[in-house]
Amino acid sequence: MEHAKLYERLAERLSNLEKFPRIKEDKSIAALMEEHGISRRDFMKWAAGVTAMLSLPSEFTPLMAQAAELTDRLPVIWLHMAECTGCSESLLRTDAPTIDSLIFDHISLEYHETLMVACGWQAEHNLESAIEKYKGKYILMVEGGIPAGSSEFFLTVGPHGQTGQKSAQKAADSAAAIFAIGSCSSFGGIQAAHPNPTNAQPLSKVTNKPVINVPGCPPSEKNIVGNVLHYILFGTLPALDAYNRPKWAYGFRIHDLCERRGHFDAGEFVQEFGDAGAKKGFCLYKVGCKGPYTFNNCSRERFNQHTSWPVQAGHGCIGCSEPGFWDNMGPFEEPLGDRLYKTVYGDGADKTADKVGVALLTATAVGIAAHAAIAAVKGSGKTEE
Ligand code: FSX
Ligand code: SF4
Ligand code: F3S
Repeated sequence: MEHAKLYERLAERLSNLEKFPRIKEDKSIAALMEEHGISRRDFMKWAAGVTAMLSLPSEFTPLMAQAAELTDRLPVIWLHMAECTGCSESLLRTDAPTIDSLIFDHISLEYHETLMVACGWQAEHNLESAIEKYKGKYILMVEGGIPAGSSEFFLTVGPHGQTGQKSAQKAADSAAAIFAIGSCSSFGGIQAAHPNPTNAQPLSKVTNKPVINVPGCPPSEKNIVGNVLHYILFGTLPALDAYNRPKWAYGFRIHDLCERRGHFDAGEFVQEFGDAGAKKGFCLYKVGCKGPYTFNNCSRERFNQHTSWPVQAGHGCIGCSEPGFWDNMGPFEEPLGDRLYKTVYGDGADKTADKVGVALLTATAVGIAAHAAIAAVKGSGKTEE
């Protein structure tokens, strides 16, 4: 779809959404921003950033700002399964509230065990009535792996001892869209690592409905909020990769846009943590960086309002947004060597990256390989247009 038509379609969708009553009797996003000393200008800069992140042209920025303003029209139910709550923390635990966390405040969050005041019977009642009241209209976000089958009783929640599996299934049945937040919910996570004693499963294994995976342990606040805004704008599923991850966020390797990439190409590696190369910011491949096998936007978007990300902080990527990374990517501080790791592109791509890292082929050859990888992403990328 050409841009003008797409713009029209999205503008129409937003103006229809605007007619719905605000679910939450709360402050407008403008008032919330003002309260936290965030200017309209900062807000528009942020909206421009999210527009670019979702691969939309910059003219769509006002639509993005409007979508953020309309997040209070959207009921969200957030369930916790087996996990560490790092996904919620990623979004909320910053020293000063970020625009992303304010947007999350603004969303009509009908149920979130960590954030709500209710407990016990009251909490259970709130969940049931939210599912009933917003049937077919709410977004379901689930954090955590789900002990399933005959092991489902390893996770029970609330005074009736409902299992996580039942509660996720029930909430999924009436949801308008379903997001698995974090690698646990997307792929099973740490609970599902060998020998997976509780038979923890990804959300997609316990429901037949389509699940959009937003992996990362934890995923960045950008990827969580970006998905909500994408849904408000489009009302459809984003283009997904083979692991059901939105391509706008997980379409590139960490390695493709890493700030240490020049050092990789030049054969300049940290040999051990704390050495002279580490002080110069050399590439972390030889101390275990799994950036060449990992698809996520950390090297482009970073965490905490672009402040930093693992590789910038001095440790290699551990591959936290890839399926089964606890079992497949370790040891985290050693290269994979000649072992093959299967990514969305199959085994070959990784074998090449690994050989390049070890044998130090010429910078030109690496450059060409990187170009080919990027071209492959672009070439195969289906968009909504
Ligand atoms: Fe933790 Fe979320 Fe990791 Fe899992 O994040 S940060 S263990 S992905 O489910 O809480
Ligand atoms: Fe960056 Fe890691 Fe790739 Fe080195 S191996 S360039 S540190 S992503
Ligand atoms: Fe995870 Fe690697 Fe990003 S470890 S947070 S995918 S840099």
